[in-house]
Amino acid sequence: MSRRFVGLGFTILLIGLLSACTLISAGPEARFGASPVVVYAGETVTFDASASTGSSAIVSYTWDLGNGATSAGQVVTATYPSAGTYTVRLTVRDTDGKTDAIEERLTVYLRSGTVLFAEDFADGPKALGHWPLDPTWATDGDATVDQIAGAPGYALYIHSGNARWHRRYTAVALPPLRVGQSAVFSCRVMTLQNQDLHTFLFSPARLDLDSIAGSLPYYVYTGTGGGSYVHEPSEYGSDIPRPVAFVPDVYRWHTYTFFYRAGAYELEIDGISVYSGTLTADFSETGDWVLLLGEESVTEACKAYFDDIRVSIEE
Ligand SMILES: [Ca+2]
Ligand SMILES: [Ca+2]
Repeated sequence: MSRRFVGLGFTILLIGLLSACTLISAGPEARFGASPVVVYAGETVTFDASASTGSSAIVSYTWDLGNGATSAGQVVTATYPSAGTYTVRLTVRDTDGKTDAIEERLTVYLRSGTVLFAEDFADGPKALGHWPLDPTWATDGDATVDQIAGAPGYALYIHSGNARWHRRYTAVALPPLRVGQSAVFSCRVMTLQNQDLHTFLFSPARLDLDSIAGSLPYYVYTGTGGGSYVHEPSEYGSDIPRPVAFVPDVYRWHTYTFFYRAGAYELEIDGISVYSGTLTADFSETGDWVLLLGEESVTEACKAYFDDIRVSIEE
């Protein structure tokens, strides 16, 4: 026998041995799919493990559904009342007692049109309780909820002086956004002065009170001298002011609406797009955000009403 045939024979023997080993050690392989592909909170999702394989028959399928519940069976259903991401774990066992497990991440979305938060200050002064004060350089008395004659009814009035700032905030939990969805933050503001470099701030989605780098773009009005700006937080812990060709009219309500979606954002004022840019911050970082109203300058003053604050998920 030539050397070549000896080599071939050895190779065949090796493959044979490896195959035998594989055959002896082969257990089941867990696999499953979810339906529908896009899952919304409160709706039924079906998990189907019939794609699982094994050299021996699979006799049990057990599930950790990631929402605190467990289940058993080749095909099971579950509902997730809250949007978020869940880890679903399937374990299969065959007649030989061998097991295999697999984990898949399941993202649960909210339907477009869902309102996450709405505030019209209808509670009157008690509504201040929904908006804790950020006490840094602030005085509680610099904000009141006042009745305004006419349509808006009660509104939040922030009138902090030059030497202080005044920020009120509320926490907003954002769900994961499906491709095509935006998180929409809207607020009506009426300023009482447009000179002396007064400021108002509408900061829809900070990570926390002190996190500039973790913030999303926000709107600042600084008076006729400086105009108004969208501030884009940068990676360096500061932000880049982008001039907006808009100066609010005094004693007149304007509606400011931010649309945040994957990789991009847009600001509309009174339904007209005034700025759009790239979004470097990421909604997936955390679901917990902070919405800030007021002003944050210790050299400038504020006199502005805020009303009809709304956060929703839109297409
Ligand atoms: Ca109101
Ligand atoms: Ca101030």
